[in-house]
Amino acid sequence: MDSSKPAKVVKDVVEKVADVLTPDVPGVPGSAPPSLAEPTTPHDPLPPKPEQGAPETRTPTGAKTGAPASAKAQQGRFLTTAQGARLRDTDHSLKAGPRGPVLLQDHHFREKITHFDHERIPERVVHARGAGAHGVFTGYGTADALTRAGFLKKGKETDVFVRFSTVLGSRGSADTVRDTRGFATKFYTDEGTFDLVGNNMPVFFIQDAIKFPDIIHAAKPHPDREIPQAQSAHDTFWDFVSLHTEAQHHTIWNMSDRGIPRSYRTMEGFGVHTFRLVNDAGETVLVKFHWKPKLGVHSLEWEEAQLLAGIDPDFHRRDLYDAIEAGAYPEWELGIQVFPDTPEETFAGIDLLDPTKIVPEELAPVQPVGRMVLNRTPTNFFAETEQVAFHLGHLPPGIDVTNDPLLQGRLFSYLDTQLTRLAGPNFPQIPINRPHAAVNDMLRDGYHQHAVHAGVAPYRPNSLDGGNPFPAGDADHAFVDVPVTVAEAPKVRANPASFDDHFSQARLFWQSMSPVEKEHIVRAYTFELGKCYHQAIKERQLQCLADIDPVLCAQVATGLGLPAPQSTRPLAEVTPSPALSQVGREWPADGRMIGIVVDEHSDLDGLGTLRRAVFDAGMVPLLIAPHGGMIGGLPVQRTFATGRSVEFDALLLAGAPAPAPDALPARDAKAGAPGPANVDPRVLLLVQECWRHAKAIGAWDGGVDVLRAAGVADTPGVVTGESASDVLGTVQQLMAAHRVWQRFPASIA
Ligand code: HDD
Repeated sequence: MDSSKPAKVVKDVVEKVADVLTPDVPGVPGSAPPSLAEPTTPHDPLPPKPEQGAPETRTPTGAKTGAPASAKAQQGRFLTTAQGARLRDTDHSLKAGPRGPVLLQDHHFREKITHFDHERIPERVVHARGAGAHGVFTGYGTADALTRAGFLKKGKETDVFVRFSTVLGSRGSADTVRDTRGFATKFYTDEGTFDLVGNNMPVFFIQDAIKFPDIIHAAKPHPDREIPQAQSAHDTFWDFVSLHTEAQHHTIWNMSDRGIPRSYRTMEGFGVHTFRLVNDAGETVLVKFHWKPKLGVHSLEWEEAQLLAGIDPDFHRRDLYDAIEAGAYPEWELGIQVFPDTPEETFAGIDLLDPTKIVPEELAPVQPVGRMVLNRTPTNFFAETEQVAFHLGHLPPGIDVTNDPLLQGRLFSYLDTQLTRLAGPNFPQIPINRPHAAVNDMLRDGYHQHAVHAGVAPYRPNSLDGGNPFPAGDADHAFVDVPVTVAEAPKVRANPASFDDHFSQARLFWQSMSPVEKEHIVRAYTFELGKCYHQAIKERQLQCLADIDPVLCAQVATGLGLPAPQSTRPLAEVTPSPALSQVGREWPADGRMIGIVVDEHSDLDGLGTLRRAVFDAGMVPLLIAPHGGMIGGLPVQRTFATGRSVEFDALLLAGAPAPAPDALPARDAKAGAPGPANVDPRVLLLVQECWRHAKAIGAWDGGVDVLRAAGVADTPGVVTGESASDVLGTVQQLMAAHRVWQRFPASIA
């Protein structure tokens, strides 16, 4: 897909977004709901979507191998048993008379219920809640000198499947909780599948994989009451991270705005570990992988995140699917930071094997090597998103691992976990996991074996199958383990001494934040520690904060009502990394949601022009009216009962709707007295929340009265004018910065 889409395409795209978000309205062309009657005339199944078959297998040069695709999920016109016998009734069990007991011989009943009883599989032990999408990766060819990996060659297109996730919550938990987000990409390359299993944060809580059960046991719900769900704001999490100080760097990322992304589309992704690239000449470099979102890195405000967890727990999943189905395809560039592969495996004094450390982009710029566009939602959530299985050992020729002890342990865990989760070693045969490269392994049998292997000699060497399969040589694109020298050393359970610095990079992160981001971090720590019951845990974490930065510590201590301890160690001299901050740059507002409040007195003729102008600016207008149906000849997308501020990135007020019959009476919070009685209280709430969350607000006509009633007129980022055209341009400019940052009090320098 071309990122420089002509304006017409952008307009079509946002109109489609609006359609996706518009409920069916009887009588409106193109939106008539389908007949409600049950269809009874037998006909063939709807045409299967392409992904209901297996992906075509291809040779390393891209030619089709002609291997058979898997059977379609549905065939024929009639309902059948799993064995294909046609059924005439699936609504009544076989009974001894209409009032009698059900007979054990009812094989259809038993098959139907048995299958249902086993529909659920174990959820992922971490990252259980997620959403996936298909897409295409296109190489730029800029990494050719560094790696032999074919999918990075110029113009080479490779299918991908990406699964985004939260870490802590169960499958049904809310999307917008404070947590790290998973960002796992499966590249179906011609040379074998490559899984880049990363997060939206570049560091991890632990330096050695053997501690993974410890951090996860601490962060998951308490074992006695199984609460809290999908939260780190509880005693066991803070008990662990305050004792285990190598977690402090990752923890401050979680407490920052990165822990509550606005959308999966506005997240960076990181491979975290250092990997090794090898080129055709066998030369190597060390690299860190980065995904850079086209729309920039943006976050929710904490109150928004909390409200959304109740109002729309599927917020991120919905946002991803709506955008793709409307054609507003999410995009990222893949980039690498490149370091010389020296025996020390350090860069600028930073240990590249320590996954709690970053290398600031100012020291090693991220160099783009390709672009990913997500352009297709899954056909079936379970078959694809739930059954997709990632593993760091899925590596194509040209990419190899390093000795990072976290990475080494992950190489064991991901394969192992699939054996339980997907019930056996044949999970690579599940359609979503099938490589698009030709497969000729000597693995046989096992639970759920789908392949019917021919031949008699799944061993090497053999003569009975003509010697097949044959080992590939260098010229045949074989994977070669880089022959890295392992230093002679005693077997020990120990870390290198360089892993002992747990605070300087947490301090680097803090020092790189803008005042408003610092304010958010302080509030996040204060909230989370405030939820702990044990005083000693709060005090111990305050000590860690003092060792990161005394200002941070003092602010959180004030919020907790505790004394701020002194630092116990010299504070590191750090050079801030501006690349870590999300504030201060401008980004495209493509696909952003603009709520437009209207009523019967609004300039309804001007509404159509306004919607068009918002479309033309690449954003999505949603009309919010006192009632559903139509207003001014346009479909209403949200009513005062169904709309809530957290859904919108900016608000336009084209009217001052009087309280509707279903509104609660407005009350002045202090006195319990009636509030501004002339405006619907839900509109006041909408405006006040948008204001509190630093969103741009524009108003004209009666809308200006709403601003006054809400007490937000003449404040930063609130724009008024004679007409819609007066205010829209300014609102759009404000949105490029994501929020009206000056509305937040910046008490921390
Ligand atoms: Fe992990 C899933 C990312 C450390 C063990 N991990 C999982 C997923 C992501 C990550 C994105 C979800 C994959 C999906 O969508 O199916 N994990 C990371 C990152 C880490 C990390 C970026 C550190 C840099 N993980 C890590 C360690 C271990 C695991 C140290 C174990 C020793 N992770 C797992 C797992 C999971 C998993 C238990 C659960 C489901 C799965 O693998 O397939 O094996």
